[in-house]
Amino acid sequence: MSKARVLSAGGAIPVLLGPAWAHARAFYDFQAPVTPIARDILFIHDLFLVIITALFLIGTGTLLYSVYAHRYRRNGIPATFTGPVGRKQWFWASFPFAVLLVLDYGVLGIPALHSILALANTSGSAMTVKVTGHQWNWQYEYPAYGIGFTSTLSTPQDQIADEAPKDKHFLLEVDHPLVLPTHEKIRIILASADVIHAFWVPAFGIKQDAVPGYLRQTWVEIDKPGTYRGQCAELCGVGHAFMPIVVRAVDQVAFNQWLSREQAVAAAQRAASGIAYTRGQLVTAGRKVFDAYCAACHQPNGLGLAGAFPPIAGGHPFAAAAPMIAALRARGFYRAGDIVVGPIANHIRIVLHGIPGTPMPSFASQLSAADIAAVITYERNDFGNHTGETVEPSQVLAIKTGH
Ligand code: HEC
Ligand SMILES: [Cu+2]
Repeated sequence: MSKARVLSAGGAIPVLLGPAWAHARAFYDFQAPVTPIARDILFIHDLFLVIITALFLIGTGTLLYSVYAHRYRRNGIPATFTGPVGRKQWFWASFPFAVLLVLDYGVLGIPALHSILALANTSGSAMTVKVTGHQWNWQYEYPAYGIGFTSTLSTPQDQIADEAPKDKHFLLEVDHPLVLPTHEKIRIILASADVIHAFWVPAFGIKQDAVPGYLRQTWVEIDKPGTYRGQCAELCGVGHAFMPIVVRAVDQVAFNQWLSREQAVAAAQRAASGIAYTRGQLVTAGRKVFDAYCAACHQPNGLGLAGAFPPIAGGHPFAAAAPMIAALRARGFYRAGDIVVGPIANHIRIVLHGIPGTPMPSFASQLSAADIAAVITYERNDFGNHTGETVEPSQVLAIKTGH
């Protein structure tokens, strides 16, 4: 336990309350800090808490004492002076002001300044990770190692819909966590692809906005292996609660093993772009991509959301559902036409580049050509869209690279 924790105003309470205290702490206290920044911040917090508690007690105590000691019945003549008179009164009138100055700018100000400067000092870092916020997931890149991936929520839909019991890490579980080595200074560069998000991992003491058009930076040096969880801390749209952050901190050896595995996967993915798949393979892979990247807006059933997100369930040939589609159109939310059953090139372009000026994001940097081919094949062969067409990764690459 650190000096600061012992110092804390609550120091005597555990003795009095025992287990109830332990329970309350697990709920209300901060997560155990695992980086120098987090420890610094917690130290300042505890120091502030002790000082403001003392000030509060002295101030309130003086007030209550004065109300009691100088009450009307005891001394009914109110003082008539309006300000300090004489040296002694001036001294006592300015004393609290001087004390506050020293506390604010010295006792509290110096450690606070120290941690603000430390937070921004990314010099001497051993590696850099780029974190990009998207509506609604986080993308992680390791520029020096040529790898990168997107990390999406993996809590099952039925738990979200309240149709299954929620597990311990409800809405705090992802398919692909950020993996970082321990005992190494890591620079984190933050960017956003659309709106403002905030990268917040409490155990690291980091809560930094990811602002479109800017690169911002911070750093971590994790001293304990483990799994650390955080969330987006800036309201960024309807999926805001569904873009958690999971960081797995491992020792250097395990990190290197993970790196070579990821590099192998990345190489295989690049190679896969040239492979021809069967429609069945693409549909199966595409369903997973759709659930992870598209269902938040276009909904798991492909029907979209009134007024906001168009349905993926297309027009012809779709006799059974035609009245439903007509009803959707009448309410004005199937705007862009029958993209999903129209020319394949348009469909690919929309998924690659998004629809500017609308929430439809660009997936060119987030998904591999194989993933995009899969999700498009899936959209064209499910939700009642029986086009029977297959879109291969090479078609996506051709449009992406402009050939
Ligand atoms: C952030 C919300 C969002 C996500 C995530 C999203 N879309 Fe969209 N999508 C939209 C919106 C909004 C439109 C309609 C834009 C407009 O025309 O106003 C759209 C339109 C489309 C269209 C054109 C539909 C038509 O016929 O008009 C296709 C195709 C499409 N999205 C596919 C996808 C695929 C594939 C994914 C996942 C890889 C995806 N979208 C993820 C919001 C989203
Ligand atoms: Cu967000």
